[in-house]
Amino acid sequence: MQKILVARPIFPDVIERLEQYFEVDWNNGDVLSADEFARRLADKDGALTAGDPVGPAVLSAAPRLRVVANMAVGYNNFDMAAFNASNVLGTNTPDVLNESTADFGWALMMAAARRIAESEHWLRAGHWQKWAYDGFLGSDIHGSTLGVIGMGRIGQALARRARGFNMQVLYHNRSQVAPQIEAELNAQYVSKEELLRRADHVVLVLPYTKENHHTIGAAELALMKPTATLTNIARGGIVDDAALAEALRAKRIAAAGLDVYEGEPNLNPALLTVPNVVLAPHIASATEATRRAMANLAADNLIAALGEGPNAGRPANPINPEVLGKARV
Ligand code: 8YV
Repeated sequence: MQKILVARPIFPDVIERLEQYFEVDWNNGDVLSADEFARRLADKDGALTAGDPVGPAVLSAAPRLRVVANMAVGYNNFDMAAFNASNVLGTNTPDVLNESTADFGWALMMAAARRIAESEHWLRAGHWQKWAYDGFLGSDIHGSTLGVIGMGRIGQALARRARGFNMQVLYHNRSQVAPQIEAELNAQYVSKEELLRRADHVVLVLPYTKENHHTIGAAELALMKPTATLTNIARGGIVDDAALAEALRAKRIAAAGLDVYEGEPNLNPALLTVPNVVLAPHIASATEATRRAMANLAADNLIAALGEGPNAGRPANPINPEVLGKARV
């Protein structure tokens, strides 16, 4: 039987499925240290990860390893150049999380615009004595302008929801999407700068790459309207969190909604001191149904890539399909 490592706690019934095909080493505890992760991978043929960094050192310490299945659509934790150099396949879990993640983007954006977390903290602290005409005034969602940076599958799901709120949609992306998608979403392609100047609510939905590190920093925040909100459901590192905390403190923008952070789960402490930010612990895909779908898709990818099950040799979501069928080096 081939051996696999499941690096994180996941649904026990998914482990049972994997055990039908493999000898499973399951870390059902705390996140493994980098050394322990590499040590436990050393004799494995495959692995199921969720954000665990996999680079050249890990791959060369695991000479049998042929596939790493990430339980996430984002795979910036994989060094794909190292995967390609070793002929190791990476897989991810696209599509199954589009709608849940888009829902959560809206939840954060609306909570930021309408000051839901901030007012709840105030209420819990016992400050609510009377109604006030100017209590927690926010900014409207309906009829406003949505700015989506990153118009992939999740960005499109997010933009589609704007119709019900009668919003204008601006977007910026590496490349312009097909005209029929623009028409369906009623979305207009603009430069990042124009989007930041015009949007009332900016939402980030782009993958993290070295090139878009700090896509939003002090200069970009300065372009935004003082009444605008910024929501990040993409990845930590796309926003300069220190610059954002300062912009929120100085009220250069009205509010922010964040699900992801530089260096998470550790947050820039300045973010914890500003009231006008809604903070979530990286849970945009966290519904029971979606996390189950992600776990099962990651398992299916691993089973197929290791030549087992009904789709043996044909995993659904290869990131680097060019290595399929090549000998491990
Ligand atoms: C994951 C995510 O839960 O899919 C992604 O890219 O950010 C989340 O849905 C998280 O990355 C853990 O793997």
